[in-house]
Amino acid sequence: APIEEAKRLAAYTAVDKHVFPEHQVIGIGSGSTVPYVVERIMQQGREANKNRIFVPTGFQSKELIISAGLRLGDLDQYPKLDVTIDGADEVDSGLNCIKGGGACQLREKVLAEAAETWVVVADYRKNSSILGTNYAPGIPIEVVPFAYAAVLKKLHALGSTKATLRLAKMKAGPVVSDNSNFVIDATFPPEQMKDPSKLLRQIKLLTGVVEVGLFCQMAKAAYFGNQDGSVTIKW
Ligand code: DER
Repeated sequence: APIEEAKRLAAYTAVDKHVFPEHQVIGIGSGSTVPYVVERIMQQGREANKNRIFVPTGFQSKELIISAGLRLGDLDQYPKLDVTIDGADEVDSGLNCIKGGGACQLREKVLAEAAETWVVVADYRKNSSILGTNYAPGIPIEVVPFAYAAVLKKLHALGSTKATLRLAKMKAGPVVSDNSNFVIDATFPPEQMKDPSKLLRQIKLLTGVVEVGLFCQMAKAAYFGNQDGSVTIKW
C-alpha cells in the first residue's frame, strides 16, 4: 500500500540521517509511522543497539520498544536524549506541527524538548503549507476532565470554529490520555492557523489546558514519504 511504503520511506531516511552509532539514548514517538523507525534502528544491528536506551512517549511506544526487544528507559533516569523521532498529523511550511491525533501530545512534547535533535516522520498526506489544510479534526488539546466544558467555551471565545470533546470508539464516553486527561479537538479559521505560535500561546494559557498539540519551531527536520517513492525533506 503506497501509504505504508511512504511511511517506511520517511522513517528509514530519517533514521539513516539522524541516528548515529554514538547515540545511546533515543526517544520513540507514537503513531503508525514510528514502527518503521524502530524497524530501521533494529537494522543497524545488535551490536549498535545492545547498550542503547529507548525512552517511550506513552503506552503504545513503550509496547513497541518492548516487543522489539530493545532496552526501555525513562526520562527520570535519562533526562537528556540524543535524538527523538516522532510522527505528526500535519506539518506546515514553517515546520510547525499539529500533533495529538493519537492523544499522546503531552509526553511527546516533553520528549521532543528533552532531545538534542527532534525529527518528524510522516507520509505525504501530512505535508501542508498551512496547518488545518489536510488534517480536518483540528488542534488536539489535552485538558483536565474537571475543566473540559469551561475550556470548550473559552475556545469558542478564542475564535474556534468547532471544538469537540474527543469521544472513544470502543469505549462509552471520552478518550482518556495516558495522563488520565481528556482531549478536545478544536478547529480555527486559516488566518489564525497561519500563526500557530500565537495560537499555541493563547490556548496554552486557558485554565484547565494541560498541553496543546501545536509543536512550533521544534523540529530540526521533517521527512515525508511520497507516492512516487521519493522523499520530501523540510528543515
Ligand atoms: O499523536 C501523534 O502526534 C502521533 O505522532 C500521530 O498523530 C502520528 O500519526 P501517524 O504516524 O499514525 O500518522
